[in-house]
Amino acid sequence: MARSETASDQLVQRLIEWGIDTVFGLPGDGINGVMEALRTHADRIRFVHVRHEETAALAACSYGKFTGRPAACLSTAAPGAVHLMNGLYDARIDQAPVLAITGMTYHDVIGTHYLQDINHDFVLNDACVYSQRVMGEAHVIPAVDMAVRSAIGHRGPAALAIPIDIQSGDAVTGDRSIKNIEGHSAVAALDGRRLPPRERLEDAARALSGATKPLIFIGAGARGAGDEVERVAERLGAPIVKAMLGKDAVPDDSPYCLGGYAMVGTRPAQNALSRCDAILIVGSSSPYIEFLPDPTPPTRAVGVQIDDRPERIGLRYPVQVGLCGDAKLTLSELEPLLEHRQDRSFLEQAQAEMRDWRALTEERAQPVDGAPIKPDAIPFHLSAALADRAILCGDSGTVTTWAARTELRRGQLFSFSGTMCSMMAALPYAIGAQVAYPDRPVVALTGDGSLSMQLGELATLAQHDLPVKVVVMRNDVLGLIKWEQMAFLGNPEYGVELSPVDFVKVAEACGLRGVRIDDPQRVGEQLSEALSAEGPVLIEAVVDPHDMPMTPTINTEHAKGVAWGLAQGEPNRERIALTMSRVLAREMQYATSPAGALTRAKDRLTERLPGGNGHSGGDA
Ligand SMILES: Cc1ncc(C[n+]2csc(CCOP(=O)(O)OP(=O)(O)O)c2C)c(N)n1
Ligand SMILES: [Mg+2]
Repeated sequence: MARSETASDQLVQRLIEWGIDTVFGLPGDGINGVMEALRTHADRIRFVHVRHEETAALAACSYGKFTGRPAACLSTAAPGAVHLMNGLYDARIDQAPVLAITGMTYHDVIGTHYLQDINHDFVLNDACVYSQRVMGEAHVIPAVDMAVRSAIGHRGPAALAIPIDIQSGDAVTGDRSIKNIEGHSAVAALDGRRLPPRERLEDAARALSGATKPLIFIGAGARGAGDEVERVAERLGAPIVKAMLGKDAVPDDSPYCLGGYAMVGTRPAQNALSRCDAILIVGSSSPYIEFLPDPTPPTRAVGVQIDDRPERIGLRYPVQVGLCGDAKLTLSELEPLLEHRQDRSFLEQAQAEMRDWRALTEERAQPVDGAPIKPDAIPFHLSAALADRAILCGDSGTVTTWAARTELRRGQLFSFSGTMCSMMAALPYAIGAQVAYPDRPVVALTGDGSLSMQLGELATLAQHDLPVKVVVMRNDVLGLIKWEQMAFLGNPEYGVELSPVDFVKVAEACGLRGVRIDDPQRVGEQLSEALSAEGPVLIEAVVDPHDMPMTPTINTEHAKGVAWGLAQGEPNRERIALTMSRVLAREMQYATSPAGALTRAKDRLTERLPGGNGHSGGDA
């Protein structure tokens, strides 16, 4: 018997018309009507079955971040929808277009304490830019159109909750009201990119032309505008510093690039931020304002900001000129208005510091006699091992630092849960990225705390034949929290230990190849071999849990905190103290290391001596 067209058929056909080609999800009785429509349209829209709805939402968020186009995530009613929340918030906060489709109980028992009867539209409302329940079969098209337009237009998640009986309801005889005229709502190309007015661009050019030490600070909004950012950097003689969500906007090997800022940044970036006299902010609302230039007069830097959201102009720094517009278009218009600055000394000093920083990074990656693999060795070797056009997905933890220190070349991509800072994002992000780009190498760099939250998703890689490479840095601890407990609060670690998990065995049980890296001498070779293998591979890198990430922002308060934490009964105090003293001793001669205080003091002294021109590597 031929089945007549259902409301779910209409929904799925409309998604296809909007160009949505992928749905990440996990079905249940509350969404089976939509599942049937996905089954019958499987030649035009792909359903990627994952093991946890949170993964579905994070993968859709990643898909949106990497492609600029929305994917859908799907769950059953109530518990499934609640599981989506973290990924939807991630998309909301980091501005990724996503469509969430959830079930809802039968339309005429809603609010009667029925099974899985929660108010989905209300529950998801705060996480989403649009959240509605579908009230009848004829409501599907106008609601899905509005949801997709909102997701694209506001760059965020939009949610539709569809009652079970409406999903399978007849699309033709559905309950159309006289006001819902058939065909009134359209699928149309959306392009809201805008340019600031000419006089504002001239104001910006004037403000920047007076600077002697200009700096460009970029975030996610600069993605896709990297060439324009570099051209403006060339004109201004300005170094570029990146918020981590903008890591792939300009490659790390660009001659202007000083890498990241704040705790996961580089010392040269921090030095340049503290010394610059003008800052051009492009597409960033990164929250670590204490690491931006001093905002108080008279030392305040001249500020110019480009952002396509008017409410973000002046959000993090007291800028004089706000350019409300698309980064690529705005920079293209701004560049010809800028003079080519002759004095390149600010840029050249930063470049000299970057040479010291790179030498330090290499030193940190070297094996230490009798010690386990230093965590720094992983980003060092990963930078070399990552293939051209690779996509790297990061996670939350000390692993954020190691992702930040992985140097990207032109054409490689990166993202992570940047503002939500969610753990267990790297693997779902890698799933989303690999589905979006089946031909690109995709690597998830994650921690053992994160990976143990989502072991089932290793099976997802095998199930869908996704050749993702998962690098898990195993230190048997929630590393970041342990160091925060000490450095920020002066307490010994507590509640952070992880009983060891053999991830290689888990991977093998899930149908993946597993590789363990625990020999400090073989990190580079093993990593390259595993990353170039066919199919999905899990790489467990066993790293030293007592080696604290040496962030360029460590200050005396943090040092005192760690010392106090050790003295207060830190269980691993001997090992930590030994490791730290060894690290400090090895780093003394590097001006860009926190241990390089003596070198910097010597440089400053040389600068003051007659004929001295030593470049100081840092201020800390
Ligand atoms: C969902 C979630 N829970 C808790 C946190 C707080 N948190 C941030 S990093 C971290 C530890 C991560 O541990 P692991 O994955 O082992 O990485 P490591 O720090 O050891 O490199 C925790 C608990 C978070 N950001 N997200
Ligand atoms: Mg860990």
